[in-house]
Amino acid sequence: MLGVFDSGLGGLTVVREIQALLPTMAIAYVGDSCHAPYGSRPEEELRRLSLGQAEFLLAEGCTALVIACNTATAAAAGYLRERFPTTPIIGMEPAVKPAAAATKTKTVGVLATVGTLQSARFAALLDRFASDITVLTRACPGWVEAVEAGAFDTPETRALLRRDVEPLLAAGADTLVLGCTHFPALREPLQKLVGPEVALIDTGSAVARRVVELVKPTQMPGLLLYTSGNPTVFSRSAQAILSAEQRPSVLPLVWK
Ligand code: DGN
Repeated sequence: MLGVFDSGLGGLTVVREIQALLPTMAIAYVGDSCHAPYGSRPEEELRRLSLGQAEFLLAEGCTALVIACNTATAAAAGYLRERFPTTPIIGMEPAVKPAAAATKTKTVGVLATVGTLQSARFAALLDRFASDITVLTRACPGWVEAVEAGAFDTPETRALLRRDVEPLLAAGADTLVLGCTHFPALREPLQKLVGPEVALIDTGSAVARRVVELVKPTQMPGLLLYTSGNPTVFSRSAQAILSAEQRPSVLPLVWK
Protein backbone atom coordinates (compact mmCIF):
# COMPACT_ATOMS: atom_id res chain seq x y z
CA MET A 1 0.00 0.00 0.00
CA LEU A 2 1.17 3.53 -0.81
CA GLY A 3 1.05 6.16 1.94
CA VAL A 4 0.42 9.78 0.93
CA PHE A 5 0.27 12.76 3.25
CA ASP A 6 -0.24 16.52 3.20
CA SER A 7 -1.23 19.33 5.53
CA GLY A 8 -4.83 18.77 4.45
CA LEU A 9 -6.71 18.25 1.19
CA GLY A 10 -4.06 19.46 -1.25
CA GLY A 11 -2.31 16.10 -1.60
CA LEU A 12 -5.49 14.66 -3.10
CA THR A 13 -4.62 16.55 -6.30
CA VAL A 14 -1.53 14.29 -6.37
CA VAL A 15 -3.55 11.18 -5.46
CA ARG A 16 -5.80 11.67 -8.49
CA GLU A 17 -2.70 11.80 -10.76
CA ILE A 18 -1.33 8.61 -9.15
CA GLN A 19 -4.69 6.88 -9.61
CA ALA A 20 -4.75 7.92 -13.27
CA LEU A 21 -1.46 6.06 -13.87
CA LEU A 22 -1.89 3.25 -11.33
CA PRO A 23 -5.61 2.50 -10.99
CA THR A 24 -5.01 -0.67 -8.94
CA MET A 25 -2.79 0.95 -6.32
CA ALA A 26 -4.17 0.85 -2.78
CA ILE A 27 -3.58 4.22 -1.11
CA ALA A 28 -3.84 5.40 2.47
CA TYR A 29 -3.94 9.19 2.76
CA VAL A 30 -3.44 11.44 5.75
CA GLY A 31 -4.59 15.07 5.65
CA ASP A 32 -3.39 16.95 8.72
CA SER A 33 -6.16 19.53 8.43
CA CYS A 34 -6.10 20.48 12.09
CA HIS A 35 -2.58 21.88 11.56
CA ALA A 36 -3.25 23.41 8.11
CA PRO A 37 -1.92 25.66 6.80
CA TYR A 38 1.69 24.45 7.09
CA GLY A 39 2.93 27.42 5.04
CA SER A 40 4.52 29.56 7.74
CA ARG A 41 5.22 26.97 10.46
CA PRO A 42 8.86 26.61 11.58
CA GLU A 43 10.93 23.86 9.96
CA GLU A 44 11.37 22.02 13.24
CA GLU A 45 7.61 21.75 13.72
CA LEU A 46 7.08 20.64 10.11
CA ARG A 47 9.62 17.84 10.66
CA ARG A 48 7.79 16.69 13.79
CA LEU A 49 4.37 16.78 12.06
CA SER A 50 5.72 14.99 8.98
CA LEU A 51 7.35 12.32 11.13
CA GLY A 52 4.03 11.70 12.90
CA GLN A 53 2.26 11.21 9.58
CA ALA A 54 4.99 8.97 8.18
CA GLU A 55 5.05 6.78 11.30
CA PHE A 56 1.26 6.46 11.22
CA LEU A 57 1.20 5.38 7.57
CA LEU A 58 4.07 2.91 8.01
CA ALA A 59 2.28 1.41 11.03
CA GLU A 60 -0.82 1.02 8.81
CA GLY A 61 1.27 -1.16 6.47
CA CYS A 62 2.42 1.32 3.82
CA THR A 63 5.67 0.35 2.11
CA ALA A 64 6.36 3.64 0.29
CA LEU A 65 5.50 7.26 1.01
CA VAL A 66 4.63 10.34 -1.02
CA ILE A 67 5.04 13.67 0.75
CA ALA A 68 2.27 15.34 -1.26
CA CYS A 69 3.11 18.78 0.11
CA ASN A 70 5.78 21.13 -1.19
CA THR A 71 6.18 22.80 2.19
CA ALA A 72 6.68 19.53 4.10
CA THR A 73 9.01 18.23 1.39
CA ALA A 74 11.21 21.32 1.66
CA ALA A 75 11.36 21.01 5.45
CA ALA A 76 11.37 17.29 6.06
CA ALA A 77 12.16 15.09 3.01
CA GLY A 78 15.85 14.71 3.88
CA TYR A 79 15.04 14.12 7.52
CA LEU A 80 12.47 11.41 6.75
CA ARG A 81 14.81 9.68 4.27
CA GLU A 82 17.45 9.49 7.02
CA ARG A 83 14.93 8.07 9.49
CA PHE A 84 13.54 5.49 7.05
CA PRO A 85 16.44 4.64 4.74
CA THR A 86 14.86 1.54 3.21
CA THR A 87 11.47 3.12 2.42
CA PRO A 88 11.02 4.85 -0.95
CA ILE A 89 10.02 8.45 -0.12
CA ILE A 90 8.91 10.69 -2.98
CA GLY A 91 8.52 14.43 -2.48
CA MET A 92 7.19 17.44 -4.35
CA GLU A 93 9.15 20.19 -6.08
CA PRO A 94 7.74 23.36 -7.67
CA ALA A 95 7.78 22.95 -11.46
CA VAL A 96 10.47 25.58 -12.09
CA LYS A 97 12.33 23.47 -14.66
CA PRO A 98 9.37 22.86 -17.05
CA ALA A 99 8.19 26.44 -16.54
CA ALA A 100 11.62 27.82 -17.51
CA ALA A 101 11.50 25.67 -20.65
CA ALA A 102 7.93 26.78 -21.52
CA THR A 103 8.01 30.56 -21.00
CA LYS A 104 8.21 32.75 -24.09
CA THR A 105 8.35 36.04 -22.18
CA LYS A 106 11.22 34.69 -20.02
CA THR A 107 9.09 35.56 -17.01
CA VAL A 108 7.59 32.95 -14.71
CA GLY A 109 5.41 33.35 -11.62
CA VAL A 110 5.75 30.82 -8.79
CA LEU A 111 2.76 30.47 -6.46
CA ALA A 112 3.70 28.61 -3.27
CA THR A 113 3.77 28.94 0.50
CA VAL A 114 6.23 31.10 2.42
CA GLY A 115 7.85 27.90 3.73
CA THR A 116 8.52 26.64 0.20
CA LEU A 117 9.64 29.99 -1.20
CA GLN A 118 12.09 30.60 1.66
CA SER A 119 13.56 27.10 1.64
CA ALA A 120 17.08 26.17 0.63
CA ARG A 121 15.60 23.58 -1.77
CA PHE A 122 13.75 26.30 -3.67
CA ALA A 123 16.86 28.52 -3.85
CA ALA A 124 18.79 25.55 -5.27
CA LEU A 125 16.05 24.95 -7.87
CA LEU A 126 16.26 28.57 -9.05
CA ASP A 127 20.07 28.33 -9.27
CA ARG A 128 19.86 25.17 -11.36
CA PHE A 129 17.05 25.92 -13.75
CA ALA A 130 16.12 29.59 -13.72
CA SER A 131 19.34 31.55 -13.97
CA ASP A 132 18.42 33.09 -17.35
CA ILE A 133 14.77 33.97 -16.69
CA THR A 134 12.92 36.29 -14.32
CA VAL A 135 11.13 34.44 -11.53
CA LEU A 136 8.45 36.31 -9.59
CA THR A 137 7.13 34.68 -6.43
CA ARG A 138 3.86 35.01 -4.56
CA ALA A 139 2.92 33.42 -1.22
CA CYS A 140 -0.87 33.52 -1.83
CA PRO A 141 -2.23 33.85 1.73
CA GLY A 142 -5.76 32.49 2.05
CA TRP A 143 -5.68 30.08 -0.91
CA VAL A 144 -4.99 26.99 1.21
CA GLU A 145 -7.73 27.97 3.65
CA ALA A 146 -10.19 28.42 0.75
CA VAL A 147 -9.48 24.88 -0.48
CA GLU A 148 -9.72 23.45 3.03
CA ALA A 149 -13.12 25.10 3.39
CA GLY A 150 -14.28 23.69 0.05
CA ALA A 151 -14.64 27.24 -1.34
CA PHE A 152 -13.20 26.35 -4.75
CA ASP A 153 -15.00 28.85 -6.95
CA THR A 154 -16.74 31.44 -4.78
CA PRO A 155 -16.63 35.23 -5.36
CA GLU A 156 -14.31 35.55 -2.30
CA THR A 157 -11.91 32.91 -3.64
CA ARG A 158 -11.91 34.49 -7.10
CA ALA A 159 -11.02 37.84 -5.49
CA LEU A 160 -8.07 36.21 -3.68
CA LEU A 161 -6.82 34.66 -6.91
CA ARG A 162 -7.12 37.98 -8.73
CA ARG A 163 -5.22 39.82 -5.97
CA ASP A 164 -2.21 37.50 -6.24
CA VAL A 165 -2.13 36.67 -9.93
CA GLU A 166 -2.83 40.00 -11.63
CA PRO A 167 0.48 41.61 -10.54
CA LEU A 168 2.37 38.64 -12.00
CA LEU A 169 0.57 38.95 -15.33
CA ALA A 170 1.11 42.72 -15.33
CA ALA A 171 4.85 42.06 -14.89
CA GLY A 172 4.85 39.84 -18.01
CA ALA A 173 4.55 36.30 -16.63
CA ASP A 174 3.14 33.90 -19.25
CA THR A 175 3.65 30.76 -17.15
CA LEU A 176 2.54 30.17 -13.57
CA VAL A 177 3.87 27.38 -11.38
CA LEU A 178 1.34 25.92 -8.95
CA GLY A 179 3.95 25.20 -6.26
CA CYS A 180 1.55 24.05 -3.57
CA THR A 181 -0.50 20.87 -3.91
CA HIS A 182 -3.66 22.68 -2.81
CA PHE A 183 -3.54 25.00 -5.82
CA PRO A 184 -4.47 22.55 -8.63
CA ALA A 185 -7.82 22.30 -6.84
CA LEU A 186 -8.29 25.95 -7.94
CA ARG A 187 -7.15 25.34 -11.52
CA GLU A 188 -10.54 26.00 -13.12
CA PRO A 189 -11.18 29.49 -11.70
CA LEU A 190 -7.49 30.29 -12.12
CA GLN A 191 -7.43 29.35 -15.80
CA LYS A 192 -10.60 31.40 -16.35
CA LEU A 193 -8.91 34.36 -14.68
CA VAL A 194 -5.60 34.22 -16.58
CA GLY A 195 -7.01 33.13 -19.95
CA PRO A 196 -5.90 30.32 -22.26
CA GLU A 197 -2.59 31.96 -23.20
CA VAL A 198 -1.12 31.57 -19.72
CA ALA A 199 0.15 28.09 -18.80
CA LEU A 200 -0.48 26.70 -15.31
CA ILE A 201 2.06 24.01 -14.42
CA ASP A 202 2.10 21.66 -11.43
CA THR A 203 4.12 18.57 -10.58
CA GLY A 204 1.38 16.08 -9.69
CA SER A 205 1.79 14.04 -12.87
CA ALA A 206 5.62 14.05 -12.61
CA VAL A 207 5.34 12.70 -9.06
CA ALA A 208 2.89 10.05 -10.25
CA ARG A 209 5.44 8.94 -12.89
CA ARG A 210 8.09 8.71 -10.16
CA VAL A 211 5.74 6.48 -8.14
CA VAL A 212 5.41 4.21 -11.19
CA GLU A 213 9.22 3.95 -11.34
CA LEU A 214 9.80 3.28 -7.65
CA VAL A 215 6.77 1.48 -6.24
CA LYS A 216 5.37 -1.94 -7.13
CA PRO A 217 1.60 -1.45 -7.52
CA THR A 218 -0.86 -3.49 -5.50
CA GLN A 219 -3.58 -5.29 -7.43
CA MET A 220 -6.35 -4.14 -5.15
CA PRO A 221 -7.57 -0.59 -5.71
CA GLY A 222 -8.72 1.30 -2.67
CA LEU A 223 -8.46 4.71 -1.07
CA LEU A 224 -8.73 5.27 2.63
CA LEU A 225 -8.62 8.81 3.96
CA TYR A 226 -7.60 9.87 7.46
CA THR A 227 -7.87 13.40 8.76
CA SER A 228 -6.86 15.14 11.94
CA GLY A 229 -9.60 17.67 11.17
CA ASN A 230 -13.36 17.29 10.89
CA PRO A 231 -14.13 14.11 8.86
CA THR A 232 -17.46 15.46 7.55
CA VAL A 233 -15.94 18.68 6.21
CA PHE A 234 -12.92 16.76 4.88
CA SER A 235 -15.12 14.24 3.12
CA ARG A 236 -17.21 16.90 1.38
CA SER A 237 -14.20 18.79 0.01
CA ALA A 238 -12.30 15.58 -0.83
CA GLN A 239 -15.20 14.47 -2.97
CA ALA A 240 -14.94 17.65 -5.02
CA ILE A 241 -11.24 17.01 -5.76
CA LEU A 242 -11.41 13.28 -6.47
CA SER A 243 -13.22 11.65 -9.40
CA ALA A 244 -16.98 11.58 -9.03
CA GLU A 245 -17.29 7.79 -8.86
CA GLN A 246 -15.08 7.50 -5.78
CA ARG A 247 -16.68 7.52 -2.35
CA PRO A 248 -13.75 6.95 0.00
CA SER A 249 -14.31 6.52 3.72
CA VAL A 250 -12.86 9.25 5.92
CA LEU A 251 -11.63 8.22 9.34
CA PRO A 252 -10.49 10.43 12.18
CA LEU A 253 -6.73 10.29 12.59
CA VAL A 254 -5.67 8.57 15.80
CA TRP A 255 -1.90 8.67 16.36
CA LYS A 256 -0.60 5.25 17.44
N1 DGN B 1 -0.21 21.61 0.27
C1 DGN B 1 0.97 22.12 0.85
C2 DGN B 1 2.07 22.47 -0.11
O1 DGN B 1 2.12 21.87 -1.18
O2 DGN B 1 2.91 23.29 0.21
C3 DGN B 1 0.92 23.02 2.03
C4 DGN B 1 -0.19 23.95 2.13
C5 DGN B 1 -0.25 24.56 3.48
O3 DGN B 1 -0.61 23.87 4.41
N2 DGN B 1 0.12 25.77 3.62
